[in-house]
Amino acid sequence: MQIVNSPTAIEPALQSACVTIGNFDGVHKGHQQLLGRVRSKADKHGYRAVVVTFDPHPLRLLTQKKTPPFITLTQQKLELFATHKPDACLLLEFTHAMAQQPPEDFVRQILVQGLRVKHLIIGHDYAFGKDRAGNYELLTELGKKYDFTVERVAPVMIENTVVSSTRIRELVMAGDVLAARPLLGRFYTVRGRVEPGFKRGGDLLGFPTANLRLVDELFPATGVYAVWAFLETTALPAVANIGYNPTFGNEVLSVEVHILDFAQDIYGQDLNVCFIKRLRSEKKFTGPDALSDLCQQIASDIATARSLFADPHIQP
Ligand code: RBF
Ligand code: MG
Repeated sequence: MQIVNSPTAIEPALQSACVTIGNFDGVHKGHQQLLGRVRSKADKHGYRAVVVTFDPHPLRLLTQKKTPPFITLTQQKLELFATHKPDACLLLEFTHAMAQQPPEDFVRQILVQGLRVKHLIIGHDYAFGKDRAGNYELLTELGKKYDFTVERVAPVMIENTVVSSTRIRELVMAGDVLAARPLLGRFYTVRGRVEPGFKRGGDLLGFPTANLRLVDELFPATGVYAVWAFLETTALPAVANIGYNPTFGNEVLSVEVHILDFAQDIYGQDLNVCFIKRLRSEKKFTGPDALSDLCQQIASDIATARSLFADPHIQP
């Protein structure tokens, strides 16, 4: 997958393309269906498969309100796109000027003259431009004028719910990572570089933790989780604590990962944390036995997690 900022940078130059366009936050099952469809249509007709998306996310630039935390950052989005093997991703810098552009100008310049679109595939609720004027109906009209067809793909339903970025966000924020997984088609994952923490884990508690320098925006509810910790491509069974470590009165949200039966120094390495299941809420331990109570609790969390890792349904 070539990643380009302008249609003319795609090599060799496009003669015809099957295109999908969207924000694709989460690259969830609904988006995956679009990506698969773009690839198969392109193959069938001898077109090139192109994904068009924006950075920053249009909402981030346009709304005064606080935007929701995004499920995927651009870098992760591109990695996920690549697994669906489009020929190119056109990553357009989203600007105020672009937001003001009449939909027809955008379609003509980018899709028609730029990408030579022959077939455009969009999600069931997709619309772009000022006042969402660039909707399915308008695109179909423009398709007649500029000689491309438009296909709107029905939403993916899982257990009677429409797969949507909003639903996934709600589930993850509620800690229900187990329910978010089928909608995403993968475990909800955050990544971070392992950095030195307070050094309490190993010395004080006997459970050393990798503390992550976080880059993501969306975090599961505070609490304790069974996770797969990926070091490069190796999945290691682990437990993670997301929270404020109330026993120690920390101020900022931390994600700490204790990898089971593991004693390597991994400072400076990147860890991907795949959330399997929430085990409990974070507790504040007080009194003279606070430390040993916390230790016992963590030992019991690990025992619960161990019984999960053998489950064939949660394999990485
Ligand atoms: N800290 C708390 O204050 N309350 C907890 O309930 C809690 N649960 C934890 C569960 C696990 C599996 C792990 C690895 C850590 C937990 N901690 C908890 C965090 C502990 O305070 C932390 O590891 C130390 O602060 C060392 O950095
Ligand atoms: Mg630590």
